[in-house]
Amino acid sequence: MRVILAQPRGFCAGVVRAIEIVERSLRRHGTPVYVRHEIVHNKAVVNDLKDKGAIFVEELDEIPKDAVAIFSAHGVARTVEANAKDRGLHVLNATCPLVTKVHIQGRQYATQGRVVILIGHAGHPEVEGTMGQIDGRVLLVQNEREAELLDLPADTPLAYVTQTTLSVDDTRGVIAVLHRRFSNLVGPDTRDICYATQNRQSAVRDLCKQVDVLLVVGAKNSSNSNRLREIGTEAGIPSHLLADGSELDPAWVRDARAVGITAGASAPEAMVADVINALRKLGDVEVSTMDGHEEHVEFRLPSELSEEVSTAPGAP
Ligand code: 0CJ
Ligand code: F3S
Repeated sequence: MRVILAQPRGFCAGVVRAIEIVERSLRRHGTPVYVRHEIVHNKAVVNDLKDKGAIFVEELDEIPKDAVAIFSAHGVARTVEANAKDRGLHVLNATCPLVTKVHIQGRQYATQGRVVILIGHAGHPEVEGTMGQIDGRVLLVQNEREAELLDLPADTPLAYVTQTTLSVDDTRGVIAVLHRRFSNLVGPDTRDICYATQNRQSAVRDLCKQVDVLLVVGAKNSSNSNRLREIGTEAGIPSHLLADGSELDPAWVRDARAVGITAGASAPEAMVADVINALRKLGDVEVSTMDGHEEHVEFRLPSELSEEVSTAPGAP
């Protein structure tokens, strides 16, 4: 069996930064540090940080007063920031800078007196955060049908922003409906969809031309990973989302000559290796990596953590 790995795949710069913030906070402040929500949507990442002393909670009231609290990569609403301040928490914000950019853009549109439309998926933490970062009226639109149903006069001053991990193609469709229906509409086109999401989606589209099955390494609650699986399905090949090798069903690959593997932005490369190992147990496997775009994006850490302090006694 041939196995072809997508390029790029796996960790993005925002995920690397978010994990680094938790690890450095543990070294600087000692255990425990509290993380609101999964730092990124991946159990292997979360369990590794739990082993190192991080405690994961869903709400701030589960965190003792004056403790260190880290916000996840997906961002938070302003009410969460205010609540943290009231509780005297020492906050480190691991919100991806590309999510923060959308918050700022949304606020600017609201200041111009525009009703802001957020294109995204209800219930996702990034969507809750972005809606809660913009003052004024924010309307959530999840798909073309909801864009068709928006009950607003055609000349309403409108703007849109989007979740960072959406399908580029689906988002284009939603934006086209908004432009057809509304005459005073501004927005970033699909540029709010981050570089990592766009690169992984275009790589997987190319990969699908070379394989008969697609395996996407990532968590069920990971938006960007789900979008990668959908691209495989839309390309007409059986596509499966799996966290690691233990979730591989041999029936998926039984008749496959070439299996494509990609990984969501929150999935560690070790989980890709674990899936390859699971495939090796089924027979001979020859692994290659497709030609693809190299990424060189890095984000700065919060200044408080940018200088590493060594806590090891006797360390040079
Ligand atoms: O929302 C983000 C800033 C992406 C974070 C990395 O991916 P993941 O899987 O934690 O989050 P999504 O569910 O948003 O893809
Ligand atoms: Fe940021 Fe995109 Fe990753 S928004 S956390 S670079 S998936």
